[in-house]
Amino acid sequence: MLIIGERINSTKEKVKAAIGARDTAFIANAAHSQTEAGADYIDVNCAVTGGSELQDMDWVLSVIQSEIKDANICIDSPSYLAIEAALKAYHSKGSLMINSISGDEARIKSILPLAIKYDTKLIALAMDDKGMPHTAGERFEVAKNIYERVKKEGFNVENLYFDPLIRPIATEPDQAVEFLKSLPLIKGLTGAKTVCGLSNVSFGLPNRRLVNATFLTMAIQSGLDAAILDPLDNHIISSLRASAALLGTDEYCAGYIGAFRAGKLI
Ligand code: THG
Repeated sequence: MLIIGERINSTKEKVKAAIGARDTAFIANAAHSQTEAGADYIDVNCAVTGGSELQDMDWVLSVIQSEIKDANICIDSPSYLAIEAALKAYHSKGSLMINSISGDEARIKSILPLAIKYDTKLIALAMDDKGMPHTAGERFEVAKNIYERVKKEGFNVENLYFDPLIRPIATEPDQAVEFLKSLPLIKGLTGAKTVCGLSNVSFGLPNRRLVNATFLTMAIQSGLDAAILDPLDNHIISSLRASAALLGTDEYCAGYIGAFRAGKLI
C-alpha cells in the first residue's frame, strides 16, 4: 500500500500562508514529519496560494529536496505549466507521480507527453467531459478508455494509477459501495493500479476520521493500491496497519508491531 502524504496542500489555510511567506521551516517540517510517519510520496499542491503557482511549485520542491534525500513527489496541479515547472525543478533520484489526468482529451494531450518524457507515475481520474461517474460500471468504462488511450501512446501502464473518485455518502449513500465495486473492475485492466483521496467519503458527517479509517480498510480489502491521506492521523494509520496485517501483506505483522511500539496505534 503506497501512502501519499496530503499535508502540503494550499487549500489548507496554514499551508497557503506558509507558501506565501516562504516559510521554509513549515514546509520542511511538513515534508519531514510525513516521511517519518511512513509517507512513500509527498503530494504537493500550490494551486490556490494567490501567487504564481509556477514559482511556488519551484520553491516548495527545492525546500523538500533539501530536507529529504531523494524524496518521492506527487505533483498535484490542475495546471500543465505548474506540472512542467515541478518536473524541471526536481533534480533528486527519487520517483515522481503526476496528479492528474482524466479522460479530458486536452489534458491527456498536454500532460501525457510529460509523463512519458520524465518517466513518472501517473494518476488518472475516472472522469471525462461528461462529468463524474456514479456507478462502478461507469467508472470502469471511463478508466478503460483512458487505459487504451495512454497505452497506445506508449505509456507504461504499470505506472498508471486510477482514481475512481469517491463522493460523499452523506448525500449519496450508495457511492462508497459503487467506488469499492469499481476497484476490482479497474484492476482487471492488466497492470493498472488504483488510488484515491479518502476524505471526500465522510464530507458532511460527524466524526469523519472514523468513517475515513473504516472506508480505507474496506478499500484495501477491495484492492486499493495507494491512498492520498494524512500519515500523521493515527486513526488512518491504525486502520492501514491492521488491514495489512490481516490481509497477510505485512510479514510477521512487523509493520503493525512497529507502529504499536512507536505509539502510533489508537
Ligand atoms: N484525488 C486525487 N488527488 C487529490 C484528491 C483526490 N488531491 C487533493 C485531495 N483530493 C487530497 N488531499 C487533501 C489534502 C488536505 C485535506 C484533504 C485532502 C484536508 N482537508 C481538511 C478536512 O478534510 O478536514 C480541510 C482542509 C483544512 O484543514 O483547511 O486537510 O481525491 N487524485
